Amino acid sequence: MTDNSTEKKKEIAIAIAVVPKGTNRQLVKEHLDELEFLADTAGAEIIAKIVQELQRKVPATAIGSGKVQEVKQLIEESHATCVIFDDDLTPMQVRNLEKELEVKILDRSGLILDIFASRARTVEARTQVELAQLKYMMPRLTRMWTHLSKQYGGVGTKGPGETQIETDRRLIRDRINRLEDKMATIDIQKEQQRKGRELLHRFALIGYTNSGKSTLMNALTHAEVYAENKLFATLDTTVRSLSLPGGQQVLLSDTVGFIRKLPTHLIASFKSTLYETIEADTLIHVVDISNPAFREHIETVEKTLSDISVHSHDTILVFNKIDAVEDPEILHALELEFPNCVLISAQKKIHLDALLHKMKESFERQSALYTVAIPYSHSNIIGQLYDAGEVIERHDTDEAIMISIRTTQEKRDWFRRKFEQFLQ
Ligand SMILES: Nc1nc2c(ncn2[C@@H]2O[C@H](COP(=O)(O)OP(=O)(O)OP(=O)(O)O)[C@@H](O)[C@H]2O)c(=O)[nH]1
Ligand SMILES: [Mg+2]
Repeated sequence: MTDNSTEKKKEIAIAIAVVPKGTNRQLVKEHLDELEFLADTAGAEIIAKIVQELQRKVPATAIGSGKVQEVKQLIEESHATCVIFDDDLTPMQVRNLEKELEVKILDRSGLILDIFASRARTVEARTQVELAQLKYMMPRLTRMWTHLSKQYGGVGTKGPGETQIETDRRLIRDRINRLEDKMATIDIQKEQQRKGRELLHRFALIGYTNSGKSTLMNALTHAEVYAENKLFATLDTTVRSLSLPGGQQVLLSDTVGFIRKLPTHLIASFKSTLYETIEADTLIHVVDISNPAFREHIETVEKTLSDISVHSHDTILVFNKIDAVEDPEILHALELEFPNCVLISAQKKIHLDALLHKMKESFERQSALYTVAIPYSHSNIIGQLYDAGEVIERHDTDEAIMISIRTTQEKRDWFRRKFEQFLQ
C-alpha cells in the first residue's frame, strides 16, 4: 500500500490554538500535540505552536491584531507556508488571515478532510470524502475561486445573469447530487453482501483514531487490515467472522476512528461506512491508555456515537497498549475505576483470551434459549438453525429432531417468523 501523504513535499506550518482565558494549559498542550500529529499525517511539519488566550472572540481574524503581526514575523523568519488553527474558522476569518499573512490558512476540519482525501482508497471512501469536502466548501466559495467550471466540466455552466459564484454553487450542488446517487447504489450493493450474514451476532470495534482497533482486529481474526502509527489509517469497514470460546460464530467489524471535533459533514457522509457500528449488537470500545488524553478520547467517542444515534448498545471497554505503560499501579487504578474493563495489548497479544471471554458473556447476555422440534420432513432447514445462533443440544426422537438453540434478542423476531410452527 502506498502512502500519498508522505509523497507530498513537506510543508512548514505554524499551529495556533485560540482558547478562553484561564483554560487548562495541559489540555491546550494535548490539543496542540494532536494537531501536530494530524499535520504530520497530512505531510506538514509544525515548527511553532502558538497559544492565544482571549477574553472575547475576534470575529474578523480569530486572533488579536498584535498576534497577527507576531505570526507574520514568524512566517518571515521560518519560511512557513501554512498556518493551521486548532479550531474551526469562519470563511471570513480565513479570507482576512490569508490577506494579512499571505500563506495558506487551514482549520482543523480542513486538515482532517485533507487527510481523509489523501487516505481514501475504495470507491465508497472516496465518494464519501468528496461529498464531505464539497459540503465544507459550499459556504467558503469566494469571488477569487473560479476554477470549478474547469474542474467539473463546463456543460451549461453559465446561465443568463449568473455570477461566477452562483455558477460554482450550482456545479457543486449538481456534483453533490451525483455523488449521493452513487452512494445510494453502493448502499444497495452492500446490502446484498450483508444478506446471509444478518443472523450472526455482530461485534463492532470502535474508538479514537490510532487506539489500536485494526491491530486488535488482526490479532483476533488474522484479517490483515492496514494498521499504522498515523491518524486515520482506516477509512473503510472490514468485517470478519470469529469463533468465541464455545464455538459460537460471530462477526467482528473494524472501521474508521473518531477524533475530537470531527467535522459534522464527515460524520454525515460516513453513515454508510458506520453502518456496521450502528447495527452492531455489541460495541468493543478500544482506548489507548498510553495516551495521556485517553479520558477525553473516551468522552469524544461517546459523544460521536450519540451524534450518529448509536444508543444503549452493550459495550465492552477495552484499554489497549498496556505494554506501553510502565507503572503497574496505573493499570491497577484503572481496574478499580472501571471494574468492567479489559486490559490488553493488541500488539503483544496480551489478555486477548479475557476479551474473548467478555465477548462471550455479552453474546449470552443478549440471547435466549429456544427449543425447536423439526419434523424429519423439514430437516433441510436445520442448516439455517445452526446459522441463527448457538445450537446447545440436538436430540433425535421418533417424531422430530429436537434442537435447543441460543439466539439473540435482535434475531428473535426473524426466528419467530421462520420457525413459529416448530417452536415448543
Ligand atoms: N505499544 C503498543 N502499540 C500498539 C498496540 N496496538 C496498536 N498499537 C500501535 O498503535 C498504532 C495504531 O494502531 P492501529 O491498529 O492502526 O489503530 P486504529 O485504531 O486502527 O487507528 P485508525 O485506523 O487510524 O483509526 C500502530 O502503530 C500500532 O502498531 C499495543 O497493544 N501496544
Ligand atoms: Mg484502523
